[in-house]
Amino acid sequence: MTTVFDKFGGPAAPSRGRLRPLGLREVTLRPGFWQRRQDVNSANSLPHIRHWLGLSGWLGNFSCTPEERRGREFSDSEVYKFLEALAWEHGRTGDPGVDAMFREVAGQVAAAQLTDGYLNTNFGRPGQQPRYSDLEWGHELYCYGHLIQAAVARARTFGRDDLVEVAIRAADHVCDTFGPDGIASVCGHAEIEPALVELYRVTGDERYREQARLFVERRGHQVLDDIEFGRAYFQDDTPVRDATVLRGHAVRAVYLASGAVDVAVETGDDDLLAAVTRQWRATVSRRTYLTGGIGARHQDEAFGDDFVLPPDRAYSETCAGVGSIMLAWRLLLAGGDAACADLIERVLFNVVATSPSDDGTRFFYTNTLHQRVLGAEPPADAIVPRASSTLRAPWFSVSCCPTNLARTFASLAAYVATTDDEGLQIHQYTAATISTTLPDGAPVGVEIETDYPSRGRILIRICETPRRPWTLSLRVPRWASGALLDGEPVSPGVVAVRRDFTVGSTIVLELPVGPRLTTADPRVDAVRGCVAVERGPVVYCVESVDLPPSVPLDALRLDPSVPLTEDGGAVVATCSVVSLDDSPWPYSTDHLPKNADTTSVTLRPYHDWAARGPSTMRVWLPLDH
Ligand code: FUB
Ligand code: ZN
Repeated sequence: MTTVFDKFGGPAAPSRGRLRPLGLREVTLRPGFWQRRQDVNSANSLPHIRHWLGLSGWLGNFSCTPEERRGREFSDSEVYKFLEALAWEHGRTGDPGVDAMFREVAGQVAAAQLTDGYLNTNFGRPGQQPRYSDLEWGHELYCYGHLIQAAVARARTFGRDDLVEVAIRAADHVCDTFGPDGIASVCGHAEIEPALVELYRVTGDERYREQARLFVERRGHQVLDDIEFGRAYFQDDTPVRDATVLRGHAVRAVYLASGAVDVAVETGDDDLLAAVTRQWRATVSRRTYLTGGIGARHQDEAFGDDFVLPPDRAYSETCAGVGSIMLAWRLLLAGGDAACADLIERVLFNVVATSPSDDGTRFFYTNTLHQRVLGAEPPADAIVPRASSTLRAPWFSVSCCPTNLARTFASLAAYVATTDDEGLQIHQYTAATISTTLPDGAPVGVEIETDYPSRGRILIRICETPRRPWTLSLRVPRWASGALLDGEPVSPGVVAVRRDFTVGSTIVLELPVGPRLTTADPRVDAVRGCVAVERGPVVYCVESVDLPPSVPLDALRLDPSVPLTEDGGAVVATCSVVSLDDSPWPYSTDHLPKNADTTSVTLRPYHDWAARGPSTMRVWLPLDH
């Protein structure tokens, strides 16, 4: 492999696979749903994060004494994820201010690296625990993983600079320390695995790929100490290639699976790829919320058993959504399965778009599907505990989600399209310009014009084309039965148009984004007898702020016999309102609904919930019969 420092790449650049990803310079978002969020990330979230990294002391940790160090054991990683976000942002915009901020922060990080490559503000200095003395919880390798990913983003958008050198020294140190003759263990939080493969992809140094492979193979053989949550928490219960479903801590699980896909792809290990693909399918079909969120347990931020998906206990951490996109993207590139792009779309619209406030300075850490009590507005100037995130907060004592969102928004364009030997594939619908080359060097360019998801019309205009036939492939989401391509019915999956295209010619895909009622698999006991409202890829919800004070949210019973209607961006449903008794005993033999009045209820996109202040909220509504 000769690829060294591809300056125009994006996140994840496998050297083989069914589809080839595009770089950030090949896709530009245009005004619409996602460009607005990307702009907010750029204008508000990045400065906000810089401010809080300073205020919290997490950036200062790189230059303070051990006694002065502040924050959790993994706080270095937030600085690294911020650097990754800045690298993508600079790559996408060329903004010198972003570059200056990157250099300033990277300089502070570089100054803290020891001569043998070790870099962590929480271990190894006088008064601190020794290096690698707590692999279960210490997060040292996890932090390197994010450092390396930041450096990979920099290498792919700028070139080899100081931060890349820092990451290479750290990676060499990891290989020396944890290689075949070193410490035969892994980190309690996966993340170094995909990072090392990515570093291999930018440097061509096979040692990094081999180290990632070792880490993936070691895990699952009880190499870590047992903990109160059990070894499944850090996926050390079962070898990766033997597991049947993702389990344990949700972020750890999807980061590990992402690394396993990377290792499988780069080593040609089809059995490992098949194993992760099976686990992903099982997880999507049995352990995923309607929103695409994962993690049903607060205690250990973990997956529940199959079909244990209670809406009012949904943990659905924002980072788990980001990690789920990382995994689905890698599987999409490896195998081309449109279901992966379907899941990415669902997570984007209903987890990634839900977490940040409209102005990008407050964030949900968890993404519940049922808020029973009014939350209190968190203070604008204080760090809040993650678990109390019933409303968006500016910063958390564990503030992994804001930085994870920032790097995702800055690199979002990379998830829109891919190429293969036949042509161009569009996976996500958003106004955008794509200008790339097919593998034989032929230039291809298209513009996507759309108001999606407000409207389902997606017009693709050819701007550049070789003088020969090629194939434009469009994803038709699983929910989109009744879709039309240039007026002709097309089925969910992928529709391929092979033509001798001409510049200026257009193709129109119409996706039926009208509101629909959705039910869950009967094994999801927590929502049996309930329905949810979706519109296109967007999950809707009812909020108490949209109800008269006399109508309690939990008294609503949706009448499915009355068609849903639309009112601007809202959906209106007809519900009966049962009386809720304050009885001394909440159980009875009386199964009939009492005193049901009927009312019209407004539902709004779930990603906008709590934007108007404290509110109670439900995604799933009981049926009235
Ligand atoms: O442990 C580091 C990060 O903090 C995890 O990925 C999140 O779930 C949060 O616990
Ligand atoms: Zn998080």
